[in-house]
Amino acid sequence: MSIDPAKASWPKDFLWGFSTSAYQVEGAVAEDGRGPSIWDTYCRIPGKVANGDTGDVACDHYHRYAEDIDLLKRLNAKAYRFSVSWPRVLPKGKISQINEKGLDFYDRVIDKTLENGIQPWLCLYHWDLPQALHDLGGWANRDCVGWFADYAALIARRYGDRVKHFATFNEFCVFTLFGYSIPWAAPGIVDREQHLKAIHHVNLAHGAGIDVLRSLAPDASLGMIYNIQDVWPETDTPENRAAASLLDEHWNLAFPDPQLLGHYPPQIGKAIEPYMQPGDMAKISRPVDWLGLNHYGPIFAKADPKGIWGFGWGDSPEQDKNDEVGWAIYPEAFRDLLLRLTSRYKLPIYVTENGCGGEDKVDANGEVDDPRRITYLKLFIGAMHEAMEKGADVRGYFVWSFLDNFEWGSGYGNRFGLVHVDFENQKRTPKSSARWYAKLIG
Ligand code: IFM
Repeated sequence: MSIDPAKASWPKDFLWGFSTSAYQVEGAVAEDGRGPSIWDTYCRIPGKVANGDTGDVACDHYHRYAEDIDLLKRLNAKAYRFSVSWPRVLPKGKISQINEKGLDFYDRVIDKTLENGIQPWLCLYHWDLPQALHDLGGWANRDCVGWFADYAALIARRYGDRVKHFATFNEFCVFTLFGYSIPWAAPGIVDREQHLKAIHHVNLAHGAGIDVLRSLAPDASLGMIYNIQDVWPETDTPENRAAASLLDEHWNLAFPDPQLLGHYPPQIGKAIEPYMQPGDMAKISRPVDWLGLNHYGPIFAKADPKGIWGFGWGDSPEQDKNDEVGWAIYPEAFRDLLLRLTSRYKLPIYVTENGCGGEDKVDANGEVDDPRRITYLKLFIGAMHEAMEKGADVRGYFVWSFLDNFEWGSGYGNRFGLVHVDFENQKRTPKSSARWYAKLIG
């Protein structure tokens, strides 16, 4: 059992923050010139998102950002990680049509964040590709590397004077694997060749983005955000072990290894060969300053001969499940992972997401009590502390999430916020976990 984080001693400059992403909180999808994204389209395909939910309104953060950022200050946030909606600033995705009103919105968010003494951490891509670019082939079209570099240049020029931390992408493997092979996310395609191209082009886009940010925002600190989790076979059979090994390559290695070590993992590397051009690996593996880690718990793999990769999602052991969401809880795997990543990639680590979902409800006194989340956070933040004591180079922690929000395929049915949002009237109510976290980081 790891130490209670409240009793642990933390480095003075350890950075504590909160995370959100554009499509999950902003709403205002058809306002002030924003163009459609692939998630606007995907949400409208019957059966894709629980309850037919969409991000049309979400947390209405587009209009309520000022009060939200004031609330972040009251919760003692030192950093706020958010993403820019590419189609809000470039409605058609390309640099030829810039939406000034969209750019103004992020000026306001950044200025308000800084006024409150909170560091803005800006992520360029949290899954909401402009629909117009998808119509041209999206991530499966190699031209996306140039589209992304132009977008990164626009953002660096506009905000680089005030934003000192940029991430290129959030969770590369999720939007490529679930977007192109296992249809659980936009654009919902099932096509092995497009998936392989998307992996390679997104890696190239990351490298191009880093180069552009480096030259236009030279004093900024640059990184990217991976979700890395142990992949364990659901049961120990040769078939499930093979499935786990390939899923591990997709989930944990297909992006960090080329970006940070200059090579693909073996099975994916072989499959990607037809799409590699001379010099590509040097373009992908550009120097970065930090590694962002999103982590929730291990995943379980099983053989699935019907899946285009031969693997499928297994179930976690019953006794280890989080009672509401069904995700397994293994803080010790998080501790060990932080140590492994420190020695494998030799970069400072920021935990850019960690938290748990559930069905939090407002009680008769108008309060939201979520002891289950406090227990989860205590276990994981305690495990992170233990890893740091053993030598893991962890510099900061951002909880997921600031607000209950649009949880992709689960719609609004799975609440991850430390602040409850009543989606009928947009009322914000800090949960007991928000008070616990604010005290820890205050
Ligand atoms: O809500 C998501 C987030 O967008 C990416 N990481 C996992 C979170 C919880 O599922």
